[in-house]
Amino acid sequence: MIQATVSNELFQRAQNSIPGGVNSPVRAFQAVGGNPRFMVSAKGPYLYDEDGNQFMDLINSWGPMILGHAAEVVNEAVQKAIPNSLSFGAPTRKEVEIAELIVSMVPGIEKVRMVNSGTEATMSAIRVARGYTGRDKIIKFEGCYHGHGDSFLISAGSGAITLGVPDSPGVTKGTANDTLTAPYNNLEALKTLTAANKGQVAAIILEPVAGNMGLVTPQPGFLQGLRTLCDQEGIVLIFDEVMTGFRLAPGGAQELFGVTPDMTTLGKIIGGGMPVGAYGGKRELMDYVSPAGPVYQAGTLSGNPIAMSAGMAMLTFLKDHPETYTQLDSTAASIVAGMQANMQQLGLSYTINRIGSMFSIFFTNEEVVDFDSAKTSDTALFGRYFNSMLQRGIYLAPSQYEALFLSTAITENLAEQYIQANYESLQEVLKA
Ligand code: HOZ
Repeated sequence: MIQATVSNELFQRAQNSIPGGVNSPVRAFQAVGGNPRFMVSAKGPYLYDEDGNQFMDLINSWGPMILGHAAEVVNEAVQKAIPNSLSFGAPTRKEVEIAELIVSMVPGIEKVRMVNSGTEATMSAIRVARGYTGRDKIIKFEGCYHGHGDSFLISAGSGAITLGVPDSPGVTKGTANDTLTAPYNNLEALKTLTAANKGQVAAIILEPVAGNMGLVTPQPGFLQGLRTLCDQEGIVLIFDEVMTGFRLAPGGAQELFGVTPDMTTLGKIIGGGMPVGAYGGKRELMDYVSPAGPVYQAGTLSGNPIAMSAGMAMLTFLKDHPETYTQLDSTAASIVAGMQANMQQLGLSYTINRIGSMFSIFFTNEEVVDFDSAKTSDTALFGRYFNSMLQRGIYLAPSQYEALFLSTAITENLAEQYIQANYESLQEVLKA
């Protein structure tokens, strides 16, 4: 049994001064049972907690640590930037350079504005879409999560599902009424919805690969169909690539699927692990943003020099090393093949969805293509599996409704260890 005495004490203590003891709900482990582990450090493929335990990390800060923790290329850039002050609240050369780099890598981005989180990016992107089109409504998909902005907490994924509050109290009826929802991967339902709200929809926003109801990939033709519909109806198509940007390909899911949105939101990885987000898109849309245009959006910490240095180092590395993606894909493919072989041996047929270095196991025998099918998963079983893997030194996302993210620090050898732990954990939870 892995010790958790110090983490347990800290969690207890945290309850007095932090809501629920954590600064982001999913971390509280409520969806899987048990108490969260409090981390001290991480290096390469491993996290180390307050009790001195080592865990192989399959979250990687929900994506950004794609090169493993404390990657030298990023750390060196941060260390070099620190002596020059942590914040100016004035423009810098680095902001120009990272903007140019992002524009050169992401097909749908001609201009980009840096912000501090994915939530800020999505909130700002829909404001621009509304300002540009003069329309109020937006369409999002059930089970997709776009951060905690009011407009998105309707049928939201991630922690909002886990904690049973997909439509959060505190969101006004007016805001909720302006957010329409459709089932993911269902073009017909979307066409009906847009027809019923003709001329009123400013934007359709989606994760081109959904990662917040577990991993759900777009069905063939879905993204292309969205593109056509948006063109026909004058709707701004927004890809939320906070998780998939620079992870599935240098140009994100839009490069992989060959579908270019009007706007893109980015986060996590563009700060190399520091708090950064960005939104960008077509020149004519982005020129609506203040001070070029009338849509207001601002931030003292936006373009922060340390975060820009980390992000620049990360993105430059990814642009210069496309083999990173081949390596990640091959390790993820081995892991998933191993998990499938384990299931065959144990007579199980749970669903595993994977694309590149992101994957999810769903404890259901149904194909998972949308929120409804994701919800057929046995979440109690997932909780037992999670804890069994944790006991074997593997740190998974603490909810069925999240994706896993590999890093290049997870070697084929570690992949073997993972597959073995998966076998033992499946066996253990089946016995229970
Ligand atoms: N919203 C994140 C998962 N989709 C979790 C963030 C966190 O707890 O760090």
